[in-house]
Amino acid sequence: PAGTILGYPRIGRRRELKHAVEAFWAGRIDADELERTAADLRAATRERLAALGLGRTDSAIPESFSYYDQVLDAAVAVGAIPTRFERLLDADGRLDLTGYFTVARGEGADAPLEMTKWFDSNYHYLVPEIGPDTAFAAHADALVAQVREAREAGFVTRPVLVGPVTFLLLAKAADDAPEGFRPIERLADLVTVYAELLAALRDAGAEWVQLDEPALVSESIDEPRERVLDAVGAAYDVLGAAEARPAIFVGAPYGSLDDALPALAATPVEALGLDLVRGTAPERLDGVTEEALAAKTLVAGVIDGHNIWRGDLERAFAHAEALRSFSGDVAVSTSTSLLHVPHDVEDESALDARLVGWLAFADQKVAQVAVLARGLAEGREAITAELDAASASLADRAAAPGVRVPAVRDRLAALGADAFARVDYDARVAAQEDLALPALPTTTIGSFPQTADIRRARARLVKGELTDAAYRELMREEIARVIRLQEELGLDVLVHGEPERNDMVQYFAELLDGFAVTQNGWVQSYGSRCTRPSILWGDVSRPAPMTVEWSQYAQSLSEKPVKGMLTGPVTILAWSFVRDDQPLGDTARQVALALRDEIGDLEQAGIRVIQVDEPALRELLPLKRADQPAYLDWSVGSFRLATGGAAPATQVHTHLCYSEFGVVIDAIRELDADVTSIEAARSRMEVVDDLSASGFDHGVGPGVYDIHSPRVPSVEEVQSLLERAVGAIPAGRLWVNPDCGLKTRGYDETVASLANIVEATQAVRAGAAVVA
Ligand code: THG
Ligand code: ZN
Repeated sequence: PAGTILGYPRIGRRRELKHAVEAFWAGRIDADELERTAADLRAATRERLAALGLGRTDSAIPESFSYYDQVLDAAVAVGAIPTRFERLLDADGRLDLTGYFTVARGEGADAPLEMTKWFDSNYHYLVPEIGPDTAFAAHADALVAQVREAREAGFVTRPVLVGPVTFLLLAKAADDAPEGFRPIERLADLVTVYAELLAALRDAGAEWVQLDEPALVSESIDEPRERVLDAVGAAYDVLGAAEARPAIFVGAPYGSLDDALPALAATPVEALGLDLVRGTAPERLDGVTEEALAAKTLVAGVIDGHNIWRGDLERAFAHAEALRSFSGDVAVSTSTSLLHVPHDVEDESALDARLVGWLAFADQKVAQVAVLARGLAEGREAITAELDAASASLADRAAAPGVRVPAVRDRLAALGADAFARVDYDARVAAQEDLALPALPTTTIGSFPQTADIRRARARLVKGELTDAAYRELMREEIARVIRLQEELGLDVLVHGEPERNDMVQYFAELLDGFAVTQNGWVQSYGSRCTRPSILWGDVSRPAPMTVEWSQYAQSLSEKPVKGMLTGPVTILAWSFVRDDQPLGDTARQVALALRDEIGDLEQAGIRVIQVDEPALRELLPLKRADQPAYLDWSVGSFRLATGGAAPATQVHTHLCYSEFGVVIDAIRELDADVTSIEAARSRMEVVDDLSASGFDHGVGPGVYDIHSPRVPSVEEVQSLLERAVGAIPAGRLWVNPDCGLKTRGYDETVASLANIVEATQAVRAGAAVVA
């Protein structure tokens, strides 16, 4: 095909799949109805993609549907279901829909597959568990059914499957695997099963299959590169040699293939997809690779699957055309699946019309692909009007008011090094002594449960059924309740609970200049869960204080310190669609200045402890090692700029949502927060040793229980974790807190858990184990 895409959003234009899946979980609809909804969505997607210009019968349309996650789907297709879920399989080793969701979400004591971030996107996948005894077997029925369903509707579509190398590189060793076992050791067995899947797809009428191998572009894969490249050759030589198979298209989104390109080129696969947005076109190829590429279809991923900008279509076309120097057969595509962007700009009637002209959501990107494909086929002249219109839109954007605001730029340009640094930690500790905190101060991460009442109040405000004043009064009542509860529990540093925030990023985006928010711009985050990223389109500034009134009110209700709560610049960027016309670091510093002003206003209002959350600091780390130092430099710099104006007497906290620090451990120290809270309960506090070993010598709050489960930790359990922690960290620097915010928990378990951590803390304080 001349134009294609690597994948399309599957959640539905109005989140129909989310609603159907959740209705199925709740028992409101049966499996038949869920399957009908899914089939309707797939049918609508095919028709829409054809209407937008992709070929009906040339395998241009991908079958990229999933009920929950594409990596789970691959695990199901190859029979890699962990033994703890064996009871869910029927006599033929198949899972029904209920079983499928049980593997995804767990049941009782059977934990679900672990979830983790998918490359440098905001999507999260389920991690397969593979051992020496995993009994791979081909279950092609779901894929085959989709190919047949498409054929009956008059389409020849292209099934999409996570490739075998990526599948194993993303998998983790099963719990019962011997020490040192690596899933990639099972490649030969797995490839045999993939060959069976390909044969079944061929039988069903598939002419092409897409095998996604994004792990090849990542340098964060925990396997020697040699071994990865060997695996590529081994896997695709075998699949290529299979007797009955569709043509194979290997997709490599999220970056450059680098040395995996020669490895793939040497195999018999028919087409290679290159990400020419995050990655670059091949250069300095050896003769053998050049010759091999000349015989393949090269799929130029030139339309950005990561962001929502209409972008530079002229440049995209040039990039696609440039690939013709490698092969006479070039097709146009997106750089990644369109899973990461919302469906359609046309669904955003409330967005500013000028902004709309600069945007391309999934449907607009498909149309761009079709235009470029036509240009490749018929020559540039055939698409001059479209190229010119895109260039005019870019020029309009560059010149629009708000995109470049001199006052914001002048202020940034005038910053000196001193703006990024506070006085020494020791001096700050002395200045903060009057906070009079006990040893092992107890606190929470910030949010309290968002009850149905809170959500309902916000929904009514949005619909105009509640006045602003009435809404604010309800939120104040909620804050008063949360403060009272924390006083009763005996916590030392309180929070206001954040009832007024729909989302920790969107709340700020709605109050800052330079951002827009969408109505229907949902993007799948994991399973049925979606986020609605804001659009950061212009220079960022803060027209008015954003959190001060709420924090001040909360502080007025207690003698104890109440934390001011802000979301850090890196996280605000990571969870928004960010402008692509300047370096991320520049944008981050603009956000940081707005937060710096907010911190100043919080201090003026008498707030002594301020937390700036950066849960996404690790998330945004680039996949290529060479890009990581520059990232860590601007990300840490923007946090320091945000917090660098805080008085020595102000205690700055941060919260990070993970415990595997690895390459970011030095960066965390350089944030120079007075107190850092982190996830630790699931690793039984091992992380405190890593932190100590890295020379971290500020305050730290290793989470003492896992808030991701409703389980209430016992006093003894928390006490034993704390005793472990005080062995590694002096009590003067150790804080006691849950793992993460309590937004998604219920009140019953929250109250019981917090009561237990306070009791455990009192026991440890009274014990001899505490070293000063
Ligand atoms: N906020 C934003 N982005 C995020 C997170 C966040 N990205 C990463 C991480 N957290 C993703 N985690 C979640 C957790 C819960 C939900 C979505 C992503 C969630 N969403 C609701 C749903 O799909 O029903 C919708 C929420 C709403 O109505 O606003 O529960 O915390 N920006
Ligand atoms: Zn967290």
